[in-house]
Amino acid sequence: MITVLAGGTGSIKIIRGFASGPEGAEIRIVSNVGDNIWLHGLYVCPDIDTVLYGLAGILSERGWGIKGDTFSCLAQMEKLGEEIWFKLGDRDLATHLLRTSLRRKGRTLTEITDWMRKKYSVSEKIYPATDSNLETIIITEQGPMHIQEFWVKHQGNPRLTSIQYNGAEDATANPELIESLKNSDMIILAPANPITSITPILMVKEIKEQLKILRNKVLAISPLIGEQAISGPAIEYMKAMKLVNSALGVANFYSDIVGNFVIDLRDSPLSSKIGHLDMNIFQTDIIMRNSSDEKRLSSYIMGLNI
Ligand code: FO1
Repeated sequence: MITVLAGGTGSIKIIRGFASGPEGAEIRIVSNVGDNIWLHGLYVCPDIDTVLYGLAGILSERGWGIKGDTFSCLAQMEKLGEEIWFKLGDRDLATHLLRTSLRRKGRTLTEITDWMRKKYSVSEKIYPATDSNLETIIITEQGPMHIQEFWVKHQGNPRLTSIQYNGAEDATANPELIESLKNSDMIILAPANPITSITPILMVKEIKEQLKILRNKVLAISPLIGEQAISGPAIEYMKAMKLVNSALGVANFYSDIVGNFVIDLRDSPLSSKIGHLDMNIFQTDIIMRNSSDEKRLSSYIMGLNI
């Protein structure tokens, strides 16, 4: 069994790769919830939905929302004076409406996500990192703002000073998620933004503690090649957190929980320094341009003897 800790658009590729792997390999996903946001009275969980739609084969090329979706409802809301900086598609809205209605009936996010993935015919279990409220808040010179406001509404422009994970102190993990980590042959940290995708998951103390214990089975895929993120704004956030922007910086950041690290062939000069962090280093082409790359990288990882 493989459990993947995942964020949004960067993580779904490797998840799809594992999911298309050999018959019988069980894949489970632990999803970031720090990006979840209340909008127009609806509870939106972007990273859970990217995994859900990705595995259901209906994810838009953008990496979020549903393929071919339309935005009529949003356009109508705009006419009625609503701010519509977050593009919720008409079909995507069905997910948020039903999720919110189930939440109002007292169901936990874990229960709702499990119900939802079955409705979308997704066989892989998807666990929200926590059912508690945990929000990634970006502290900027213009004041604190939710990560979606910072990145989507303000397009990452306000000068960023630090990052907070509100609610992390009291966040607890679903016991089934912890059991899943314990029973996994490998735990994968997807090539996702370490600060805003993976850290909110690690802020759930029971998850972090378990990963420390299971360090030899934990494998991270670098989200960076050279000094560039493969996708998304990882570098901006890493700089704000004073991390070295390279695979070495990421390895250092994960060193207490990760015993195995996959870097790109172009980063091989970093391998001896990463090795000093007491990690097994593996080098391969880590870019996933299409589904055959997703399969290639996931089979490479499944074939590793860790
Ligand atoms: N990202 C954007 O850059 N602009 C959007 O308007 C936007 C809408 C959106 C709607 C539903 C959804 O599930 C995700 C959406 N995202 C949008 C992606 C999201 O902001 C981030 O990419 C993830 O939170 C990062 O993992």
